[in-house]
Amino acid sequence: MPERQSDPKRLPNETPRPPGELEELERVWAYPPGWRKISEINNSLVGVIYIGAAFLFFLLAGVLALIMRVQLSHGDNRFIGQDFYNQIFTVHGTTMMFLFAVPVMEALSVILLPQMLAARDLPFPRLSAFAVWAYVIGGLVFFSTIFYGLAPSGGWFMYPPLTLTKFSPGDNADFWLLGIGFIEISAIAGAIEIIVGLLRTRPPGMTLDKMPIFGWSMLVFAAMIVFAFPAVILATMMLEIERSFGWPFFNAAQSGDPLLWQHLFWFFGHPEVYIIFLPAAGLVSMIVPTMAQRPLVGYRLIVVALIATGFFSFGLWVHHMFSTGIPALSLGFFSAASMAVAVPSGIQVFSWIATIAAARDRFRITTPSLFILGFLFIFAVGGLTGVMVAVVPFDLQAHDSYFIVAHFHYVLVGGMVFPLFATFYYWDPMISRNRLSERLGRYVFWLMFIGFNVAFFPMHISGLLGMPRRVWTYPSAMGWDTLNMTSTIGAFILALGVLVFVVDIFVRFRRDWETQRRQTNPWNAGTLEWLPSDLYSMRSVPIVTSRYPLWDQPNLAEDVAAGAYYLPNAATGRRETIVTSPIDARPEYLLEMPGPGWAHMFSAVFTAAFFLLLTVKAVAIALVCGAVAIFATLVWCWQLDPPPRGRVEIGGGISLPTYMSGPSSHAWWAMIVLILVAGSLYIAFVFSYLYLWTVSPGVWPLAGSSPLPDLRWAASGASLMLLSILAYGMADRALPKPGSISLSAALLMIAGALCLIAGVGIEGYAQWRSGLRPGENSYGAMVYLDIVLTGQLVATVTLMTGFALARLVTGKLDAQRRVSFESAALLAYYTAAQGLLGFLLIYGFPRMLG
Ligand code: HEM
Ligand SMILES: [Cu+2]
Repeated sequence: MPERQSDPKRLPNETPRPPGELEELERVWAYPPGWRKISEINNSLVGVIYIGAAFLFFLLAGVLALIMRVQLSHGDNRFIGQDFYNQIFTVHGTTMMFLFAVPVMEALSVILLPQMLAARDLPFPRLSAFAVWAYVIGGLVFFSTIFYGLAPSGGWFMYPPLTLTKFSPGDNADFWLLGIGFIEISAIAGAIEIIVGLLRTRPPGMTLDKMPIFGWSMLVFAAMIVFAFPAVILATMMLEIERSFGWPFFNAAQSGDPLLWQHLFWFFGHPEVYIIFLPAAGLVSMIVPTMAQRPLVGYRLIVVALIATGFFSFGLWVHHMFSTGIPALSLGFFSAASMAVAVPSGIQVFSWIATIAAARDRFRITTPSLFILGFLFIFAVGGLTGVMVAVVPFDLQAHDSYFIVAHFHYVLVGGMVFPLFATFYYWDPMISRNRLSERLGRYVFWLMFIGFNVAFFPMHISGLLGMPRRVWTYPSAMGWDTLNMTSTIGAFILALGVLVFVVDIFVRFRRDWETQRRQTNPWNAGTLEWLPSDLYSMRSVPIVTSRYPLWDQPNLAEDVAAGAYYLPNAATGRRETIVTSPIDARPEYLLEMPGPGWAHMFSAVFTAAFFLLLTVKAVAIALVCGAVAIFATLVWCWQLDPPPRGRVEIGGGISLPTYMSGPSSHAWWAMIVLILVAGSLYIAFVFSYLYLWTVSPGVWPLAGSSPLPDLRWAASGASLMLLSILAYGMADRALPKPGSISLSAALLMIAGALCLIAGVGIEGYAQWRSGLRPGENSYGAMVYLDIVLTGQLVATVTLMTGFALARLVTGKLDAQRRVSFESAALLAYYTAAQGLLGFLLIYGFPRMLG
């Protein structure tokens, strides 16, 4: 329910705060003592662990890069063997992309967003903590495969047929498929947190067009993850199923198509590049105005550019496949689109330059500024070579050569590593009192900048001279020795720069960030993260009236620290944050948040164990671990959805409810985002089904031909799906008054779940009866994949329904306190809809052909 319009005139509140209030806030948000601190979920701790882990992976993958550079330093080198080299470049690329670049941005948002939004924390702190632990454990195990010779060696994009069992026997490829699939789940959990956090926990007054640009870039980032990652999750599922059970999706000999992998992979992989770049651009848009001491030029234009880049980057994936023999018309389209996407990036670059040029006084040359200038230079070069390879005839020459290696490192290192280092230097005063050294920082910058260019510029030339990528050695007679030696020297100069940085961190980064987060604003920045803060984030939540509140609202810092704004206390005596409306940020309710706990940790550990044991085919123990993980998750969720506590005052004459269900609640929003993920996955499935039909129409049944079951099966399955919608809808109405239990609600919920189970079961039975087998051809594989996809949703819904039933029986679910039911029901509706669509496709499409 929207609240009474706040009356900003009554804030800041001049009257002194009651004694003991601050102490209570500190007590509520204190970390658990001693080693139990790892059960903490507050973003100030989890964020630091997260970023530390991501940076560790950067260093580890960097060491692998150095080993490769040593091996390539001169021709005919025998420093390491070929197979090991293959594993190293695969793990280097995979680690950099999946374990460093994406997680480090999510880590930054966990640290920075609550501060920028003056929220106490993001809405799902346990989910963040879960995502972090899952990622740390899964990532470390994945990386360690390199020490046992078990690492995948098919390249970071794992193309079949090379990665099919026939050419990649052994478990190496499975480590990639299950490990990365698992880490993608963690990335999606992070994305849900970011979307709901940005849309629902902004401070009062911070309308969407006052949101810091980093917030916008993370919103686009997270939305892109929601639509891009499912494609690769589906692809990894399919490849793993093909490797384990022989369902032929990619094997051309059995009517599959290896190019399908490339389509799915690059439908994710190209946006991935922007998923990495956009947050970095957002960071730059935060730092540049501070260094120029004036607002960003063209805020609205940049927002449009971010959204446009996000949107159009989905239409470019085929430019990674120019040399695979696709139709000329597609070549033209994707080539033009690839050039067009340079435009929004160009807009941003011009905005930054304009802001720098318009600086009040002079643009301050600090270490962060140096990294930003370095970024502008390197990224511009990478953009130019990008436009070059968008030209198809040129790409046909440069494809798979070191020219490409040079291009994408210019984009990735220039586009994200340099901004990241700017970020470290810029924001570290917010976290640590002992700041990183500005003086050493300049050495770090120059070493990295010179080292980078010395390492990667020559690769353009070696590539044009014909040196292919992914070769472990080359004959000296090719004349590439000098260029490669130069690259190797450059790589070590770059590494030296990183080393100086790491040493500086160790020297200065004492443990003091736990208690001494109260900071001044050393750069005189304008955004909220520079307000004085502590473990509870800001003492009180300000009313925001402009994009740079610290510049435009004098005394804001003092007033916020004195508790003169909203929520100066722990109003419910627990951890809580204000939830506001998505567009104009009006306070709507007070969200009570969970505190430290262990269940999410167990869940992360055992989920990781499940996936990894599955990889080494220890199926029985894997299943046990999976069951433990589910149990831990249920325990974790049991503590959510606390009972309503009536309304509480948050200051400024506003009182808010402490409970919310339905479309206004954060839980509802999270569920909708999750459904979008499931929907994207299903769209990728429908695409694959139609794609394989265009490749092998011969194995698709025609109307009346035998493998297509009778329409009556589809009709009964579809009716069951519809019935389940009805049952959940009726259960919704039948939820009892608080304090009582309703048998009819319970029965309706059970009926709803049973209908879903029966609906999928019938489809499986009908297909099996008709004689179709999944291993037969790509058609059979797709039909059974449909059942698997809907089946796993049905399993989830069933579990959630059981959970809701348990809460109903124990009096924790009623017509008011109903979030656990709503989540199950929402997913049930979606599942039924997907099931219906499945029947339409599987039964309708072949008949339409006939
Ligand atoms: C920091 C210094 C870095 C150095 C010296 C370096 C060096 C290399 C080298 C030598 C290769 C192998 C080329 C080949 O054999 O074909 C490579 C591949 C690759 N690098 Fe880097 N790299 C660095 C940073 C990064 C970063 C920051 C990222 C991403 C964010 C990245 C992503 C990749 C990818 C995706 C591949 C392709 C792997 C494959 O072919 O499957 N690299 N890099
Ligand atoms: Cu691309």
